[in-house]
Amino acid sequence: STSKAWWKESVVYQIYPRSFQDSDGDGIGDIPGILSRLDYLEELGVDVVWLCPVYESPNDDNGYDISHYRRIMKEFGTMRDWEKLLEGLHARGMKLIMDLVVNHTSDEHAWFAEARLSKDSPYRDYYIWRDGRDGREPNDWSSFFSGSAWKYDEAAGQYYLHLFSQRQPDLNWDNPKVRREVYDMMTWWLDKGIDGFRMDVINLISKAPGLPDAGGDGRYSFGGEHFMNGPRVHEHLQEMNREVLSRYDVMTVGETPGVTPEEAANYVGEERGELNMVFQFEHMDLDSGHDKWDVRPWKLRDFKAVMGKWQRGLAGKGWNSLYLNNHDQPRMVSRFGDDGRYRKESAKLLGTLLHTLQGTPYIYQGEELGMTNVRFGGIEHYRDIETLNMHREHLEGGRDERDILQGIYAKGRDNARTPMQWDASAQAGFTSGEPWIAVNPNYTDINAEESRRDPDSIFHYYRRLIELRRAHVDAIVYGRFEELLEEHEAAYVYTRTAEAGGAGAAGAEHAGEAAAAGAPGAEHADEDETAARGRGPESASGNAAADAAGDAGAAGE
Ligand code: ISL
Repeated sequence: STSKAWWKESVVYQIYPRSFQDSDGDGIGDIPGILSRLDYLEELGVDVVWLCPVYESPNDDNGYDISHYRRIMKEFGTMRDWEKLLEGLHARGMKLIMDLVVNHTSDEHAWFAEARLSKDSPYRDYYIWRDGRDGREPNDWSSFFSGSAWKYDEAAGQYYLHLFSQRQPDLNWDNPKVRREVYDMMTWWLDKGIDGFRMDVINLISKAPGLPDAGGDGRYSFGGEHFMNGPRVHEHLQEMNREVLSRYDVMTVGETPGVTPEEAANYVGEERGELNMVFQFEHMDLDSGHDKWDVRPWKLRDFKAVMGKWQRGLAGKGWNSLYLNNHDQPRMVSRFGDDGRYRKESAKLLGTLLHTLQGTPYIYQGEELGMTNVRFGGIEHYRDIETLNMHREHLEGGRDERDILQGIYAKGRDNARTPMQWDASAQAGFTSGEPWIAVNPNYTDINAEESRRDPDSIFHYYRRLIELRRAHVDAIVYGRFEELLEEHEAAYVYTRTAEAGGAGAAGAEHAGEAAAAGAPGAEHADEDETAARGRGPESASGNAAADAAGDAGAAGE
């Protein structure tokens, strides 16, 4: 049976602040910019906003490299601006979840500055240091962003581990002081009234003792088996839940690359006391060969198999998240649909899927407009560190420049990071200045103003999907999932059926159904009453008013 929860009934909207709305003409989106667009979010009808990192950061990885967890990035505004954002969302009946990036910090974080100074520093053991091996790195792990996962630090006289960029040193979660710092910081934000966290690569925080080699063919290889879902990850998350999360009525979603439904059940099982849901990646891997840049055609049957596996895999055990793109992935309509002639139709089809499978849907900014991938003429137009590092490495390896660009066109993260297309004016209404990354030239056709004017637009279709979901909670949120014609190469057909008497009741009675081919707004024989309830639970949180331990330690937090 499935218990009821507000975060199961919610639709989440993801904001990548750097690219959403600039308010001061510096070409970088900011918090006052978001504030000026709250009416837009309210019109769309979303329940929750997930705000990508807005903390102080040198922006090696656009805010995923945090130098201070309790300050707002200068380019984005002030803490007062952020408070106004929280107030503005709550006043409109929306909630706010923040990005929690605690697998690593920035190399400019005060902890790291202290740690590298000496082996005796109390902060040394906040990070993962090793001596070299035969004049080389401590092991053969590759970084997600090319090259080795280790960097030799002159001041420290040792190597430190960085699974992502050289400027994102991994925290040492085996150190109880690190965990305490993280829990205090989370509590500090929760006491400000936020409604939950999206947890960046949270399944990578526990590394296997001894940090064994990956043992691949190349100089550096993916060592995932030694740090994905590592030995203590569940112990840590249960502790985090006990110490922090369980005291608040909040939602959590963990980003967990490489997780299977069986493993996911350990993170989201309702009896486990860890997380509410995870972002799985299996459908994101369907068009990849040996790595993401090795682009392969995907098949609908494989896509259906993955989605169905997750629907069935977590049914009655834990909750799914549903997403088809985000700030790290190509645009949904370019990847899984058709971004030319059938752009609108395919975006609506994919939106229907997103809103009628079982799970909490996540809309990435611009998806509701059918924004597409971009093809810039040369590498100088790209900004993403993953893309730039890969480009350099492949060029050095003798790959053809045009070849590399093809991979970037299909998979580069900047596809998702071009500015939000608000209207047909200069720079798509995103900024009065020079944007930090160029706008997609198709903004003259694809933009929010045009979409809001056209009753048949993707925007209004999404708006109606959200309404439909709210009007048929028993079927669309809690109902049983059953797939038909699983082997079919071209049709994607499934039903969603409400249990008689609502969620948790036994004895199914066919009530409502939805399929990817169905149209929102169509009448369903659903007896659900929850539509009358309006926007859902009002209270932002049922906080057990734990006192803020907002005090900073010696190294600045
Ligand atoms: O982007 C990816 C696809 O190649 C992933 O490898 C991605 O790096 C991974 O999903 C982790 O993503 C998260 O952590 C990164 C950050 O760069 C991403 O933006 C974030 O979503 C490091 O913090």
